[in-house]
Amino acid sequence: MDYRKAEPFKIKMVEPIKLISKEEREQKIIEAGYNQFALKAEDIYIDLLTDSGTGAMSDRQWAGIMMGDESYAGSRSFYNLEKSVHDIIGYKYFVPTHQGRGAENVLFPLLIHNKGDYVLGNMHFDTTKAHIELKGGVAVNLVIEDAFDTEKEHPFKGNFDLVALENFINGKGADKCAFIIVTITCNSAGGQPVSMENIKAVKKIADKYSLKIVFDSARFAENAYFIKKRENGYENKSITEIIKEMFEYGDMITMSAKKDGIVNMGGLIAIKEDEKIYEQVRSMVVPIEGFPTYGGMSGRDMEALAVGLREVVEEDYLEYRIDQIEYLGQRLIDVGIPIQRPVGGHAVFVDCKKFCPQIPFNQFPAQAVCVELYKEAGVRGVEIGSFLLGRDPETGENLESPMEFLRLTIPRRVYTNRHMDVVADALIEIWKRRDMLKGFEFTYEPEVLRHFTAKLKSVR
Ligand code: P61
Repeated sequence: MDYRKAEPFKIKMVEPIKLISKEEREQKIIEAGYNQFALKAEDIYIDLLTDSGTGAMSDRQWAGIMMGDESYAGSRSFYNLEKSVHDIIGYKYFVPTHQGRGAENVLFPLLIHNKGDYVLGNMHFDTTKAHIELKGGVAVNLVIEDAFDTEKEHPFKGNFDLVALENFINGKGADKCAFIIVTITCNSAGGQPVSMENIKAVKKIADKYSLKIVFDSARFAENAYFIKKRENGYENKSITEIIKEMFEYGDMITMSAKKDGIVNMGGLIAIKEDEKIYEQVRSMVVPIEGFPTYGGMSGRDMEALAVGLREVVEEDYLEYRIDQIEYLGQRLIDVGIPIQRPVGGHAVFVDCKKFCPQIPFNQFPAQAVCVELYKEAGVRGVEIGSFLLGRDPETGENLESPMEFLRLTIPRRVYTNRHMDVVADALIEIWKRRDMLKGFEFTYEPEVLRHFTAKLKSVR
């Protein structure tokens, strides 16, 4: 018997949640214009909108909060965080930022020199793509084709298509490529990991064409755990050894610490050894984020992150974490609900193209399931599909996303598997009446990032 299957923590503080009545839920979602971003959090029973900044901190992190040093310059908390970054990531230089997009905002302009330069990624996350475009760059996705086949079991669906990567560089010219960005795990493909073998091969190509590698490392520890579990030769390595090796193949990282840092706010840039870039980052961070020893974070937040980075690499934590996602995924697989397989690191991604094929992409099938899930059990998920993708800026036509996902994103250390059962039971009920689901059309559509504020109505 493996008796270590339970959560590797006990609960010291609780936050009440309640399930409002079905009539109230139906009223609330109408008032929200069928957009889950407009719901009040207090009207939600189980909130799976995001794993970003929603994790539960440990007693050691809360103790760190009390010890935070709020000195403007040279804070003790900065040096504690610096030590954690060195010990776990292994890079020489680092600056804090207020969150992941703060790091992108400071670093990317230093790397994109000419308008129209390409940034080559496995699959860019939406804010990352937005920052590349704001700096005049063009974000290119080069993930393997298998990532789009949700039924295909592939252990590393976040991998780069290496042939496509090299062909792209040859086709456009290396001088037109600003840098390579490796997103670990690959959020947009379903929280899918990138293998060490693939990272090594990307590094070889990068060296051949003198391109720098940046890791978008929000979920770096989850990626390392998958390498340990799924890749030959890594089963006896520690998570920290695997993390160090991954980052050894890169030059810089941006990190949203709101995910694997297990803090509610925070981010960072780390640089392996390039002193020149570090000097530039240090001077740019001052006007944009703050003085380089706090960069947008309070002392107490840096202290909590210093502890969070050490906790997230603990193997029993990671085992519990990934087990929970697998538990939810397996309950859905058992009844035939189509999800991205194998399950990823931070969420279960339901394939709504297959869930309700009667709804065309421009009536947002994943949004339809998302709304239904709230009505059914007060569970909030998020659409990652054509609703989020928006319109072609040239033609004004709705763009069709390659995948129509409902993302059920699991916050860290927040919910138990009983909560996962509620989510699964509710989705199974909807699955039984899936033929009845109808799509949505706009009653209000803003020009940019429409999914946050749009209002919808059901297509009759
Ligand atoms: C998320 F509805 N992710 O997955 P910041 N890189 C990567 C991310 O996943 C990421 C960032 C950089 C979020 C938050 C989110 O439309 C939305 O600390 C791989 O959030 O600035 C964030 O890190 C940016 C939710 C972002 C959204 C944009 O839920």
